[in-house]
Amino acid sequence: MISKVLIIGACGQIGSELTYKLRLQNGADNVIASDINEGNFELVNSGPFEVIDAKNFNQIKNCVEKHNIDTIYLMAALLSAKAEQYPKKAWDLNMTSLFNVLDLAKDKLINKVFWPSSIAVFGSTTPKIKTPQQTIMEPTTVYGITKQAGEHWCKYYHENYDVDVRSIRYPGIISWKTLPGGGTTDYAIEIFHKAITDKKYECYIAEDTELPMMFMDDAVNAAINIMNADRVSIKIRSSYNLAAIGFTPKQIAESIKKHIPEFEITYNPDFRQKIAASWPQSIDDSKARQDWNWNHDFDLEDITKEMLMQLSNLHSVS
Ligand code: AKB
Repeated sequence: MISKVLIIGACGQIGSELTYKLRLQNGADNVIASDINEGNFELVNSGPFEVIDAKNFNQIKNCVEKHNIDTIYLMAALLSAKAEQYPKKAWDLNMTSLFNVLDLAKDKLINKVFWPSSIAVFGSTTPKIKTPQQTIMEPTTVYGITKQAGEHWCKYYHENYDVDVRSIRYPGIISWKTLPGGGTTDYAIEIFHKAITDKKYECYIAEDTELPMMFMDDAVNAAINIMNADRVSIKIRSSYNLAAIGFTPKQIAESIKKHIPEFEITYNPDFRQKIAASWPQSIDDSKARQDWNWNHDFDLEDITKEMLMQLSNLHSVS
């Protein structure tokens, strides 16, 4: 039997592309997209869509019952930079939405949950290079605190209520279809847009700050693959380290310059620099590779080519 999936936060950066891919794979009618409002025309018109506030338990429950949902991908969250501006709002959204979904699984109304964590669970006391799966975790951001607490709750619900919840710690995600909102790593997307429209970019992260990153196609595949893996192969029920590539603003600018030689980057670090500096430079994701065969496809050169090609088309028609 094909599983019926609900994606909460489907209009967001990862949620939208996850919805498109799952609709292709499972059939549009089996993938119900939802968000706090109908933000995305293509998404709303390519399959079932429900307006749901992720903080409202009854709205999610009604949707689960109406569509016979057995799997939820919970993608709604306030990201790192935005959460620093609205700490309590971030705590409320990020935690209440998670409890709502975990409780539905505890009550056996759904079978499986996907919930993304982040490299933001790590902080300045964490080893920065090849950060291990289990290590010091003292996050310095509100977003990181919500993700770390969420990881503990996922593990708790799994161990105490047999909830099948699966999670990965995403690095910065680079994509061209939907803009990200309020992350620290958003610069790695803005830079491509500005390279095409202005041939220059002022970066809010310092030139030598290296961060782990990943292309959207890899990020979406990771979510789908961990959800398709046999239950017994998922040995970590907090969240898996996940990695693909890493670069500094200077290195991504050099990669763009190979295609747009006149491109110029300048640096004007703001409050997001402190967040970026507290995160790891690279991640040891060997457990994910071992347990459920995680592998990434896109390196920096592939990403640069794809981003410049797709965004050139997008900007030439807009
Ligand atoms: C952010 O920058 O907040 C996110 C993340 C690393 O989780 N992209």
